[in-house]
Amino acid sequence: MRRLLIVHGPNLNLLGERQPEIYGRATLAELDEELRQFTAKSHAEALCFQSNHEGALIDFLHEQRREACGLVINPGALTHYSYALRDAIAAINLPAVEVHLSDIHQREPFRRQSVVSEVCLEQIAGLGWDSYRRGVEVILGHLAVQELRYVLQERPEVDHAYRSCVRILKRDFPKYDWTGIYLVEGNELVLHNYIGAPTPHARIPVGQGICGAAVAEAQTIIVPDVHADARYLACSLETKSEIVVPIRGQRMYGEIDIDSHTRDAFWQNDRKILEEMAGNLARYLDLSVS
Ligand code: CA2
Repeated sequence: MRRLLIVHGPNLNLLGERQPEIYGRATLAELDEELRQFTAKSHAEALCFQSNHEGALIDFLHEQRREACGLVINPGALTHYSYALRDAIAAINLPAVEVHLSDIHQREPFRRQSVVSEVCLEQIAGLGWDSYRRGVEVILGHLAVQELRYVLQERPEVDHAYRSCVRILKRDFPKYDWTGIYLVEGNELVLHNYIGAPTPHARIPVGQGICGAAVAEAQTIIVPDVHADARYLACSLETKSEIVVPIRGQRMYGEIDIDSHTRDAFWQNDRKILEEMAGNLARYLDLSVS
């Protein structure tokens, strides 16, 4: 199983004991348990580690560098001055995300600087536990994009390429309750393959509904609340939010369409990974389809 490292630096063992107005009331053990469950839903294992010692954190990263495929790290105050930790994150060569419970940019000036952010894919701060959950999503998204790229390099049948994209996304993102690909055929979008509940919308005229609008406008559409959007073609009562990403190369090939049963399920990371996947599919199709 893919292993993600969740690493916490100095003083985070005290979570829940003091300063609840900044760091919340929950303990580190509760946070780690939540992250293990969250990660398991994406068929990955979270290995959690905390230390108050810079060297122990570095040793842990070295030990795990060949066993793990990503790192979510809250370096605590080491964020602001530890070049040794920064070098270790760079050296292990794993995709890494820096996270903070509090918004370090709205606190004392010394907290605004991070010496590790440059060796991380992203810094996520100020969202409490969600900073960590989003960190996990960034790593999983990065790995999903890489996996599809490997599949496409093998130059599979076009059909297999579309199916792989849907399979990878549905496996790694449990919040993607319905994931499918529509292809442009004339003036219609025709459902190619999907994973989720059966849909009555196997053919959608270009321009109609959110799916049709994304292709007509050639841009990603995120709808945080489908019931507040007049364009939504209702098919499932459970669907609360939707993201549609066009697959556009030398021509418009189709789109990736995802529904979630959670309202406001999609954030910038979803847009980024789905647009990268759609872009890779489009480049592959430009070469494969005459
Ligand atoms: O906001 C964060 O997650 C921090 O990384 C937490 C670090 C702090 O030095 C960073 O500037 C921001 C420190 C964690 C201190 O944790 C405590 C937890 C409970 C009680 C006292 C301290």
